[in-house]
Amino acid sequence: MCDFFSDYLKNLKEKDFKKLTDDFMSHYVKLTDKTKGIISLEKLKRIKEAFSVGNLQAVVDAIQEILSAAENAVLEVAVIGESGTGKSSFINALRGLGHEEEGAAKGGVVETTMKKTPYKHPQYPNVTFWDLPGVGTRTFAPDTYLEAVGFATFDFFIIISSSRFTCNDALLARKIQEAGKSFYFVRSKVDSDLYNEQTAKPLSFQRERVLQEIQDYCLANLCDIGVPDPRIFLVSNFHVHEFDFPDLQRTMLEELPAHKRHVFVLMLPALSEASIELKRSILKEMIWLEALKLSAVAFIPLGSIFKSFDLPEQEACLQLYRKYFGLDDESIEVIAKKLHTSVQDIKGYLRCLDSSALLQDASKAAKAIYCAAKICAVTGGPISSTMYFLKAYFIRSKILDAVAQDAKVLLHKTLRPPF
Ligand SMILES: Nc1nc2c(ncn2[C@@H]2O[C@H](COP(=O)(O)OP(=O)(O)OP(=O)(O)O)[C@@H](O)[C@H]2O)c(=O)[nH]1
Ligand SMILES: [Mg+2]
Repeated sequence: MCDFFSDYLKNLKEKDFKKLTDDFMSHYVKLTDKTKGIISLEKLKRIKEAFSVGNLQAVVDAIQEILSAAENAVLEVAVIGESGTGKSSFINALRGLGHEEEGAAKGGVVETTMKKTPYKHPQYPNVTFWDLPGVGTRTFAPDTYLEAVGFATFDFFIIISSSRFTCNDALLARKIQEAGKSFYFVRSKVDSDLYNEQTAKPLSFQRERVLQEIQDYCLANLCDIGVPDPRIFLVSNFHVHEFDFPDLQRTMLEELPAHKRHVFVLMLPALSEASIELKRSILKEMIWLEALKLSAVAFIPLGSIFKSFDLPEQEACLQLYRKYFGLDDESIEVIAKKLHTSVQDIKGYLRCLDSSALLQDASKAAKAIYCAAKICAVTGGPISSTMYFLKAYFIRSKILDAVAQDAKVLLHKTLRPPF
């Protein structure tokens, strides 16, 4: 990464725009191979063209638009299906909330959700899950269901089914498809299915075979009603790190419009190593784009002066990343309660909390200074400007890696034994 910026600044100085464009593209592809990235194809083309003719102002403008769109994006997710299939429980699971926690969607053994209810994410108010009443209940007839819930406003649908594939499931899938929206078919409560099968047939029970049967059954039914290439995920709302839950998160992320991926990733609870890595990748991309923008500004006459990235900014950055990965003080309290242990005990596992060690690591700062000096020797550019953005870039990356690593450590402490 350090080499990328050295080469990049060198290319800028030498006005080698072809090399600049190639380096940018190949680095971007590598950086986003897990997430597809927050830059749409159209914007990527715009940046590439601006680089190739050396129009740095256009590059800066395009990156700024991308960062702002990502930060302000709004996500509206509809969760639908028959009554009792686990819609409210699924919303809680996706928001990382226990069913009895404050703000959780109410679930129950009797018909519970009687009207369309929005659940804003407790920490990310730009994300709303719509808990929709069961289709086929007295208040919502199947024929008019989608119109009644106002389907046009949703980014995507999640159809939840918990046992047999019903004609209401088929109707919903077909109607959503006709409306040109995408949906994911979630087969919930597979933990109960496994338990029931094991209890009923203890001698012949095979976990993988039961799961495969459920998968094949859903696939056959969706194909039968003409859904091409249906996306089916087997989940348990009580064991979210297992089955297809992590895979569902990754698929939803990849299929969102680029500018919505950032807001989606922020709200993902750190349920698995995979979701932690998705978060880390998108945040890395944001840090990289910010640094790229600042470095381009340094080469524009009268480009703006960079803000420093000193201890207060570093502390703020650490707090923000802790929140993103569910390691803020409030979340730690919840985890401690769940594990019947003390907050101090949990904090003992977290390396990122030793902020003085983390933020004042001399080797990283020295690396940034060395790198800036090397670049300035080549470019003759203003040393303070290059210093600022490189320092910010290195320290942010370091904080991000430390917090993501801690999130993984904590995840392994909280995982329940598999079914
Ligand atoms: N074993 C198991 N039970 C689940 C799962 N998801 C939900 N449940 C239970 O199923 C029942 C119904 O869950 P809800 O989340 O209230 O279902 P709903 O679809 O929101 O129901 P309505 O609001 O009535 O439409 C509750 O008793 C949940 O605890 C799951 O994945 N596994
Ligand atoms: Mg409900």
